Amino acid sequence: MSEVEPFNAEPPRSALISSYVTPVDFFYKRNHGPIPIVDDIDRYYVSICGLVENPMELSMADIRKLPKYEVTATLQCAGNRRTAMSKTRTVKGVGWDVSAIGNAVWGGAKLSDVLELVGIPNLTTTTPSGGKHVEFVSVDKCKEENGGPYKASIPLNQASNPEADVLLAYEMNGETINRDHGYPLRVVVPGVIGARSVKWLDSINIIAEECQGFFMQKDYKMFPPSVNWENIDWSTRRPQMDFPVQCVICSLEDVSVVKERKIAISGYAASGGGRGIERVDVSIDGGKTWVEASRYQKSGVPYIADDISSDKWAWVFFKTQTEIPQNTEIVAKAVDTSANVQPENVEVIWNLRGILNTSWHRVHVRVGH
Ligand code: MTE
Ligand code: MO
Repeated sequence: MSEVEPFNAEPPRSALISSYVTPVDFFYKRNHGPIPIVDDIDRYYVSICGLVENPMELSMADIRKLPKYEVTATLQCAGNRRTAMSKTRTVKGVGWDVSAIGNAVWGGAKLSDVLELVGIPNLTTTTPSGGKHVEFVSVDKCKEENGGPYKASIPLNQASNPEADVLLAYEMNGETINRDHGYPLRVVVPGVIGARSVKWLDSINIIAEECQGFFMQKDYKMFPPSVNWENIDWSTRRPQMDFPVQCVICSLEDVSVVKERKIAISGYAASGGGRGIERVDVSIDGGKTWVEASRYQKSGVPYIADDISSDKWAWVFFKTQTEIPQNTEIVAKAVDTSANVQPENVEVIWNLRGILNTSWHRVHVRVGH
């Protein structure tokens, strides 16, 4: 038998915007090792240990006893849109079009409640024994960790903040989370690149320094365009956490041929850290002039950033109807609630790992038959 490659998949972009909550079948899948099977749920425990006063082992039953929260949150791989970045200069990593992103209703216990169980109060920055980070260790084994488990960490003050909505999720879209997405339990860190949302959770360690795993220290860091594989010094950069503002046209492929001049242009926009989408601009002349698109999460309800009726951690769909020239480039860009904007060109944010391609999204469209 040949070596088993990790399973990675993304849906067509048109399918992605057919539903605000992404059906599980259309939700991208990103794995770094073989998908583990955890089938003896009665013998499944998550251990919580490290720099904590009362280490504990929690069964699924213990976790289900905690209040259940449902959080609608978008997960996006840091490598989303990597293929387009690779066209400028080759980058290392799995090729993704624009659909390494999805929005789900995650159901589970809040990590802040779980931490309270082991004696760590809400909004703790440091435990008495010096714990400052929360490390998530998985069941799966990957070659980047020399056969060890996938792992990542987040700061303790985020993990113990109930408002950060970090979940230990056992449900996805109202159903038991499936194997591909982390059965029986995964972490969901809203607003942060997907890599920190560890699947198939095995243990939680309270540690003094951030996790030293490969995916924290030797991957998923944003480097300037001048850094190459000869001069890279990984220790000069921090692990990427929040996702920057992103926006993608999903109703059109690059290149598209359409029959009528009058078309609908639609797609998704999302930002990290709980920042909402303030505006989406669309251009039908390659970026010379712009119109503002309408935004919504629930269809028919205009989206208002920071309003309690909108989903803080979730993407926003945009739409505009317009008449386009015969042969043109259509562009979309978003602005988030902190007034962050996207870079015009991919060249200025090129990085050797091909992460965080948030450059203006462009598609070429021709009217014809
Ligand atoms: N967790 C484990 N245990 N193993 C992995 O390979 N991949 C991470 C993250 N959690 C990964 C993991 C990455 S890079 C991403 S983008 C998301 O899971 C993808 O989650 P999904 O497959 O549910 O879409
Ligand atoms: Mo990822």
